[in-house]
Amino acid sequence: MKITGVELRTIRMPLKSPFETSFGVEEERVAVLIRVVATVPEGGTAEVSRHDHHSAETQGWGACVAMELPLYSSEYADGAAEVLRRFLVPKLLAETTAGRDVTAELVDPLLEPIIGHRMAKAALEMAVLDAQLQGSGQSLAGYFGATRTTVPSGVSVGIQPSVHALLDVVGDYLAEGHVRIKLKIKPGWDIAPVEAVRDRFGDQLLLQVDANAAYTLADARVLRKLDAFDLLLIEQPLPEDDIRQHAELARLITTPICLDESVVSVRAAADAIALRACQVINIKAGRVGGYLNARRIHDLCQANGIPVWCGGMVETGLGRAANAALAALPGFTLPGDISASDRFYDQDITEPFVLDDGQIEVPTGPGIGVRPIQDVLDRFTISTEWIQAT
Ligand code: NPQ
Ligand code: MG
Repeated sequence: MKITGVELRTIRMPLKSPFETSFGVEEERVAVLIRVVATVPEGGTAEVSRHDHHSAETQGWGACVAMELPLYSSEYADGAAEVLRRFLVPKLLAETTAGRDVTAELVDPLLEPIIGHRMAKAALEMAVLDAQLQGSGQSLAGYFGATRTTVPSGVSVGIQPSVHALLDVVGDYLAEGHVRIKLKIKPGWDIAPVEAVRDRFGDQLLLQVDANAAYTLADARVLRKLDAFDLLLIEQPLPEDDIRQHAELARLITTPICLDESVVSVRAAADAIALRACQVINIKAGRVGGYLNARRIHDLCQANGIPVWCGGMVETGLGRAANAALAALPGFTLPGDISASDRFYDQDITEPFVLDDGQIEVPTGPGIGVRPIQDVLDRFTISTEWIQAT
């Protein structure tokens, strides 16, 4: 593939209702989107437009999961756009200028000299991967070797003003068909809400909690009280760089520990497993530098008997589509945070993902299998720029 140019676009979308976590209250989703335009040698089968006798144009979409503010991770939307425009996109375009082909598999090694910025790198790799698969006509799920055609939908439930309000919200999500409930917790909003949800909805409910790094090891006595409620797992109780302390905590509580923020790479996943810092891993492609690394962590966990599930970052339909393909791999044995589009958005930028008997369909079209709806996309766009190969 030869890259013609890359569009960076920032969008701002209203959430249906505020989403409160231990790190703050979100009312909008700001996101950087990437459109890669490239040419592929003739012979591709997808909807590509013929340029001349030798090559066809293809486009790929990527979405960066970094939030507006660096509250979940050090990356944030404007910072991701900056590192993309100044360092990452130019590296990609330089390959074309030098007459070299780019493939999705080459993106991570190509960007390796730039340290960190995994969410920005992941978005660029996603766009190249989508363009490549658009060119060859293969679906992302097919490329991964996915084994399911639908994935079960779990829902992440924000911190509520009261336990009463929480029970109403959880009841509504269950009525919609979500098969697993994740409660956001923080010090002071932990034991009581979990106990109330378990009491109201019963032993059979698949229930887990996510602390987003809000506790310390000194809170082990409080966290131990959660052991009484038969939770599937507790996600990221301690700070991102506290892998060893998660291993300590795992010796003090019986609820399985799942790491999210701490697993920033394949190496971090291998370390966490070896140190027995977690019994479960949440895989988010953005957090680990891309879908190909996400796939590698899936393989590593499968080889080590560690169950994984696909995390969520309040994605639009673009990221949701790619997550569904990833979550269709056989090692994803727990329901992920892939809900219907209307969990967060009244209007998604793609055709909406809907729940069917608690399941989300894995797209079967080429690449990520969905495209933005142009006028909707334009309505939410706050800036665009085009970076042309020279
Ligand atoms: C998590 N997500 O698992 C995250 C964190 C998170 C679905 O619980 C705007 C954009 C708000 C991204 C809130 C879920 C967000 C966000 C929370 C990501 O830890
Ligand atoms: Mg989490």
